[in-house]
Amino acid sequence: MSTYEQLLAQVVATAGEGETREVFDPATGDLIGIAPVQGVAELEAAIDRAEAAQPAWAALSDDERIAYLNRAADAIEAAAEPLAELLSREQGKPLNGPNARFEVGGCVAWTRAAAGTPLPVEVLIDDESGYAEMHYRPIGVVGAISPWNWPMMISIWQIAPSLRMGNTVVLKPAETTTLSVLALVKVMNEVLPEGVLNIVPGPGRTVGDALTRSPRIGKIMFTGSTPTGKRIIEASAPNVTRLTLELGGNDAGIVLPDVDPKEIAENLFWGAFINTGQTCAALKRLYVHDDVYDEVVEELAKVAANMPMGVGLEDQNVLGPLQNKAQFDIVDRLVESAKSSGARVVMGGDPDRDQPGYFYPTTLIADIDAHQDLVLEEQFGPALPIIRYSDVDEAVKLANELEVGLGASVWSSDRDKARELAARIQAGTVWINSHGGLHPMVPFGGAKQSGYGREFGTLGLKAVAEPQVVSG
Ligand code: TXE
Repeated sequence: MSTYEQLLAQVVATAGEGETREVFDPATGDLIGIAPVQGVAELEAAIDRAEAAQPAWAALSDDERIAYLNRAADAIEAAAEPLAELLSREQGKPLNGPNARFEVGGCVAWTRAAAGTPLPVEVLIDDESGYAEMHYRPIGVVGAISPWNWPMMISIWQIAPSLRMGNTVVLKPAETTTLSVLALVKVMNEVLPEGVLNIVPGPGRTVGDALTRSPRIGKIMFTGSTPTGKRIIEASAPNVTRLTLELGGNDAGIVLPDVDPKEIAENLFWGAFINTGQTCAALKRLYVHDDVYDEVVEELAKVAANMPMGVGLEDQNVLGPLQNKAQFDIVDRLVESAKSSGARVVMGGDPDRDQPGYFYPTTLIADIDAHQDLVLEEQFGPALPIIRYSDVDEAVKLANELEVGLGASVWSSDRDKARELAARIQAGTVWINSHGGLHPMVPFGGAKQSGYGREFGTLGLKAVAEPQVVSG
């Protein structure tokens, strides 16, 4: 089993070997290592390898591919601690809480789920009108493009089902979390056959763009921002490349007047602040009924005050820095604009801008206008706007008025009432009395401009396959 130092040594760039980038710990500003930066030539070579390996991989039986995936999951599990440490240093998320160790555990769970989900041939008709069955064939080479917030787990969401279905993969990780994903792939490739899983660390605007334009890529799995998702749609259109797009969101939560504020406060907190707010389906705007507004804000602030933020490797911390300066600046700008609009700062909102890390304090902003920028734009960080409402129809209208619709939540002590309300909300998932929980068997994806296609479960496997009817 490797140590952290051994794992890091396997993925850092070798001196004098092409372009590189220094990687700094977002919590301390310390240098972690030097990452390789590759270009379009290396991408083409990776696609060559993936194309060469694909027929033999597809020719394996489903059971053989399942066995490979389970072995890959074992390998990740065996390297869990050094992987989590590297992730914590590079991404910034703490080891503990729902963070780095949790993310590596998620990689294992999702790989095993992609291996374990049954996908039998479906008989569509079998009567006097005819016979037809549905098969799910490999597409070929899948291009995967992952972001920096859950860099390992989201890469796994793209890789594992693609491999299960007989495709090979070329993965492009995000620029600022390259080392973590290189390490994950390194560990998986100890057990996978040569050429099946390939990684090209490079910029989105060159390598990512070329991947989405390549006629040799049959399907793109992308998680990232809506503007980049739209670029990918355009770039891939000439080849009619299949796409699964999990794009940004701005998830609403609606708290009904019948809740017990004390009881829901901790779930509200984690719904909004998991991964220090840098989560696609985090609670990003909270609408609370006037009857319980003050109490909900107070209870949420009490929970938030007890959640330590700091350097990820220190055991007590459950919140970390923003992953990069650009994201720190977005959160800072949006909170400053909320403050100058006259909204009430319940806690936080006062970052130390001269620190070496990108820490933004846990921030709750109350009595904010429903159309303030912090409500309308995705903050993707630890700053939650809490909007007061008195008419539930108005709250639903506000929840639905944005162009995005990844997740949403309804908070009530009456489950039937909450389910009725859920049906009126435009989002890919509506949680009741929690927000953001994912399960490898439950499809996940967005409505409206939060993307299209679904990941996980049977639907997720079908999404990385070419449906083929055999009839007669
Ligand atoms: O995203 P990008 P960024 C949101 C969040 C954040 C904003 C911008 O609000 O503030 O997006 O983040 C690659 N062709 N989310 O700039 O650019 C890029 O290299 C192909 C929500 O980091 O979408 C990276 O690997 N690929 C989101 C990946 O796309 C391209 C998670 C994502 O980067 C490309 C992250 C191109 N033209 C940010 N340009 C979520 N849904 O969870 C970039 N990339």
